[in-house]
Amino acid sequence: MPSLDQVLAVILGGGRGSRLYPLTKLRSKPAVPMAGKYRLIDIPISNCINSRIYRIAVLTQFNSHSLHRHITQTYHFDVFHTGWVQIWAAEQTMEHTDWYQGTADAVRKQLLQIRATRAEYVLILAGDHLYRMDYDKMAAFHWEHNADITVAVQPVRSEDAPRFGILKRGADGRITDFAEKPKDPQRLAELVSRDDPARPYLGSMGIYFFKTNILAGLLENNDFDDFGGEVIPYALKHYQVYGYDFSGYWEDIGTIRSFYETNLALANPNPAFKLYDPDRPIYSRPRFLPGTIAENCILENVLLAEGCCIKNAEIRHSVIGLRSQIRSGTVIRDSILMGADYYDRACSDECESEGETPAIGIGRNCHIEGAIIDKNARIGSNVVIKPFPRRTDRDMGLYVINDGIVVIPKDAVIPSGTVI
Ligand code: ADQ
Ligand code: ADP
Repeated sequence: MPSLDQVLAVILGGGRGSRLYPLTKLRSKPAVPMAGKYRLIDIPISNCINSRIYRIAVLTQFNSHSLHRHITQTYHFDVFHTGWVQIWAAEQTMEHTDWYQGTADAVRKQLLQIRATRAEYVLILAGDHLYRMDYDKMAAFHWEHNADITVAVQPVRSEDAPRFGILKRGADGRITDFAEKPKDPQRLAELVSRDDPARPYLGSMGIYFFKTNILAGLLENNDFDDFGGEVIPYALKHYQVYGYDFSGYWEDIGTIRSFYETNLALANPNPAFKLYDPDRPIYSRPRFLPGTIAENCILENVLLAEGCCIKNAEIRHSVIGLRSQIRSGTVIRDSILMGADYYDRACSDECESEGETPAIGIGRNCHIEGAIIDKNARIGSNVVIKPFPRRTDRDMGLYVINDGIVVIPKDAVIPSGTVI
């Protein structure tokens, strides 16, 4: 059996991140904060480390400053260790003068770097999924089947099929048919492959394990831009492409709606995805924050990060991020607060004085419902934010409505008395 030392993980860090806008207005997608204290990128990196894959490259091309800060402050292996996490940003070279055109093009543009690692296998991962997966089991499956390419697969509901790569497998586990995001009812009917009426399709999770030379050959000899749309449908006609079953929790959180719902579900009692797992932790940047102070509050199903100061507030079914400050009389429901990067004023319950900018955090007597409040936002007093009907999309400048969810961008200032 080959060893996991021969595996290089390549995490697709995202293009422009337009589906998560405005959370990606000032940062690349992998740097988007989640679950109160982590970043999206912490999930695949933690899975790699917990699977004993210690060479990890993150491909990115957009607003990579905070991602850079996060990775360099978080993932340094000890001196007696050969592992690393590197950001491979799109750059102009003698061969390539444009940016990444898609997922396969992003990997093609880094083939020199990939080859330089001398890794015999490349594990390609998305940067916007919430799941805990032992990639070592997928690697063992790949080696047992002597596969050229292995695609991780999960059962998919009918209504979700047009959002995924849908495939069929033979009895030996080889993929025999694949369609990227099929919408045509006739094609969909052909792709039904499971007896389970609740989940009649098998979907690609966008996680691929490649022999490095097969990957390089496919990308060098063709002009494919995307894995799902082009590389996989072509490869299954020419190579041994297998489907590896993954049955654990897995969510794609690449849209505002799925990001919102998946984060909020973490605040449910007994959530489907457990951040607590002593054997396979989710890593993040160590911070030296004091515990949260909640003074005379009602907190019901709240995922509460450290370093917050909350006074006389009522918070239900919400995620409250690092260093959040929430002032008296405020009610928060079904919302995600990402917290703050720093404390600008001491934990105070005062309103701003006339003409003064509100402090970071949420002011007094606000009502916030169905919203995502990005980091360092300054919400004045008596602000009301309520959700809009599903499928409402509007960019209001001060805030954005995406599929009915109000998103307050990073560093935004919402004056006292604003009603949204
Ligand atoms: P999508 O998630 O729609 O479908 P895509 O938008 O290509 O595919 O994104 C895949 C990953 O690559 C994401 O993490 C994204 O951020 C990143 N990415 C996209 N463009 C990039 C670029 N130019 N540079 C770097 N990274 C980039 C894919 C598969 C489907 C499969 C679903 C499962 O194509 O077959 O079913 O994932 O979620
Ligand atoms: P987090 O605490 O969620 O990891 P950041 O990585 O954005 O957040 O910020 C962490 C620390 O870096 C904070 O102390 C913040 O003040 C500091 N910081 C934020 N932006 C910058 C910047 N542009 N340059 C240097 N340090 C920064």
